[in-house]
Amino acid sequence: GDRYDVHAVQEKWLPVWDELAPFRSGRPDDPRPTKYILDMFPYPSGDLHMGHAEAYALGDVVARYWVQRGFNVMHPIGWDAFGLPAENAAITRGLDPRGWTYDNIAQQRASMRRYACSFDWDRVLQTCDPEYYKWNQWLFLRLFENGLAYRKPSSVNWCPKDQTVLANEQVVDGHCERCGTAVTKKKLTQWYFKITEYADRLLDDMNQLRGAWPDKVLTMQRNWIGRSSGADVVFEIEGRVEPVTIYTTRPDTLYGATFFVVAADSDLAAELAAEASPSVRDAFGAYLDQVKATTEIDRLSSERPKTGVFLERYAINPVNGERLPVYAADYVLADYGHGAIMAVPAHDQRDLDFAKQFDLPVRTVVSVLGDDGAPLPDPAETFEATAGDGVLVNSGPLDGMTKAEGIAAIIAQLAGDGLGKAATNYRLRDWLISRQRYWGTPIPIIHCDTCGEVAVPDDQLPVELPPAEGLDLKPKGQSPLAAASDWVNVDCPTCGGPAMRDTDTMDTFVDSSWYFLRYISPDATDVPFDKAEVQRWMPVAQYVGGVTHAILHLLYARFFTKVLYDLGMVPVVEPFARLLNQGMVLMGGSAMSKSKGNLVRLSEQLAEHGVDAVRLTMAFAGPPEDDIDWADVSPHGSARFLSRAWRLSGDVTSSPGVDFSTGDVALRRVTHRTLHESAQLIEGFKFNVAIAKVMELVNVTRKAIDSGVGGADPAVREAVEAVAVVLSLVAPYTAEEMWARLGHQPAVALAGWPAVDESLLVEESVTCVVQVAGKVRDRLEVAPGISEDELREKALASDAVKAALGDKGIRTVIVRAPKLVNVVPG
Ligand code: ANZ
Ligand code: ZN
Repeated sequence: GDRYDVHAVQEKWLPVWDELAPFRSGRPDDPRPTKYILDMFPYPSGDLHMGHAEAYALGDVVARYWVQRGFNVMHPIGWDAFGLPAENAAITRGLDPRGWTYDNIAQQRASMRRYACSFDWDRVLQTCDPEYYKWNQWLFLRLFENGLAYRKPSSVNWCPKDQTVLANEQVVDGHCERCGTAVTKKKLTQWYFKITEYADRLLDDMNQLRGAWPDKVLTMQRNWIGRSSGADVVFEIEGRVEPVTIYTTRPDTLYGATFFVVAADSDLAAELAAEASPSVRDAFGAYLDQVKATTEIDRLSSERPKTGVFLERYAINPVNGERLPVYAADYVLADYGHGAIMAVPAHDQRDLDFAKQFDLPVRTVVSVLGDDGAPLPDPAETFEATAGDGVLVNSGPLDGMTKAEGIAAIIAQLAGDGLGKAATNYRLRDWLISRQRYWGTPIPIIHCDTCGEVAVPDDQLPVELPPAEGLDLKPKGQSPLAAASDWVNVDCPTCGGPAMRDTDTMDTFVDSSWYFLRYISPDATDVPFDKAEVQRWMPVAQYVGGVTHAILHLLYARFFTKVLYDLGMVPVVEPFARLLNQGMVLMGGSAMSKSKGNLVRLSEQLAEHGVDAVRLTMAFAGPPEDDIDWADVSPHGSARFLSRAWRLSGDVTSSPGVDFSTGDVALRRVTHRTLHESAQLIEGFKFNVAIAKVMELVNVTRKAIDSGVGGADPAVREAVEAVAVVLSLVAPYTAEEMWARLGHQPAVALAGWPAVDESLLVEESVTCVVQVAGKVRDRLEVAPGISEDELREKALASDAVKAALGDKGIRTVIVRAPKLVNVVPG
């Protein structure tokens, strides 16, 4: 019949593809060049949604394209299956997180199959499988052995509702990323990974990623690491034996320091307050309580009025002996730099705000010029600090120097006197990986009173999670595992005495920091991944995923890769050579949510329009980085286009294998240009433009069939086969059906990208007549689309024209592109 039955076509090809498994990546002896295409793996929180549908449609274009180009493509999928949502769902519904998780995985997997994702179903992994998390534990122990995993007591972000510790990255505007509850602080002994030891390399290796990762992501990573350089400067505190070191990025402003601030929650503040008068001691105590309830974001906010307590002490400026009053305040953080600062209100806005609040002096030491070349007004008058470069004043021997000269000179002077040195600081903190929750990887450490922290021996891995049955999973500030006494109480592997397992589980970001390596040898039982295979596949050629992971996941994966490189286990220092961040799918201009009532269900879209139309709509909506507003796109239009393309395949009357070279040249040119251009466009992530080219080819082919050329012309077969191959990247069912109607065997996904005949890419030319004073003097072969300016230039450059003109000047040149130029001599 001539009606395209989308659903019948889907049912027809799914079992055929199951049988053929066209996307099973080549095993070690495959001679084709390798290409590793990776989609960020999903969290199994329910069935696939529109966001997944977009991401996997785009990842599929890339993976299927490289398969067509003859590469041995690995395009695996798995599930990021540990974490809070499963545990919370289990608590609310009284279920085991396992059942909930594996049920959702099964549902998502079925949906991915139907959505025709080009995944290699032989490489699937689930992070909650003991076969997977065994290697989390094994890798943890390698970090532990190398001093990169350690425990320390510290004040941590605490979600009172989830009763769990949160990494800084999981605190959004002072609230828990998961549940939205306001985050507080709590002291706990926690496991950390020493990512700060890699801060410089995480920054410097980004040079390798420039142009291959979105600039936005690189900037976010750079800011997160937050390297700054300046100086450590030593200050005496009157009445204290030990001097105090501060960190400053502006040692050139040392002569402008008018007071001194220590972090209110630092040990130094507590010590100085304890020695102060009773009223100050009380004021400090009350202030500290307030500070502890304040989030770091608020503390750093420039909007909040500055607060603090004078501690009745003075610091001595090392360069001029001035006495600077010492305050405890919350805008200085205890764990950045040295937790104490010299305050230079004229040139630092935070210090100026504080000086205004506490009526402290403001001394300008840098004369800064504005955009208009005039000196900026005095910060003491305007209360606007001048942070820019300028000429140093009121600074003794530094007077007249620039900022850079001043920094170098003061560092040299302080270093000579043993009072300071150049220093670097990072905003990046070590990675807190302890979680007091059940549904995660147990930390493979045993605590023994005699031996301390003892690693579980490798041959006893995995430390399996005990069954959830009988455990109270409700959050309570201590891991539910602590109640599994049979599991917790063990013999110390070193001395054999009674000992206890660590009851924390790992942050699930540990799972996703190396999963891309496990896909490479998912069945390996004696190593986390096979070194030779890693050598063959890494780095990932193309990573596709949401910008929500721009900082955290990518930073941690980069860190793990560098650690594994140092351990000699992987040959690369950067895991992801190229990164594509797809936009979001919105509805009516805003993010979809059940509560807003603007949720578009993927299952309903697929039922209404078919898989191909939804996939095509995702890829055609615009540049992949942009958000898609589902209210603005037309899956109906996509479906209509697909049936138009499908109809072409029924109108081809030549046989497979016919010699294309005898076909209609005009149509052949369009076909070859489409193949050539769409390949370039896909490699440049301009999927929507590539699809527009195919639409054009479909139209031109339809015209050719219906006009003189006819369906028997070999060029028509060539065009329709090209349409099927390019469409196989976005609309695999339609493409397969077309391919079959054209007389071929499945799978069209493996048909191969048709070779482009370069001679058909050369634009046709037209003959342009060039006249001088109305007489034909030359004929030029030019492109039909040549511009008037270019044609004028070409004509005047002609030797015949120059000869005809002789030494006569030119009065005017009349250009009628592309056919005629008439030069009128002066
Ligand atoms: C004097 C000064 C003068 C400063 C000036 C800036 C401008 P980044 O770039 O973020 O590293 N600082 C140092 N330790 C701090 C802490 N624990 N909490 C809050 N602020 C701290 O900024 C470093 C600057 O931030 C340092 O340089 C210090 O203020 C402040 F015209 O010292 B500066
Ligand atoms: Zn022991």
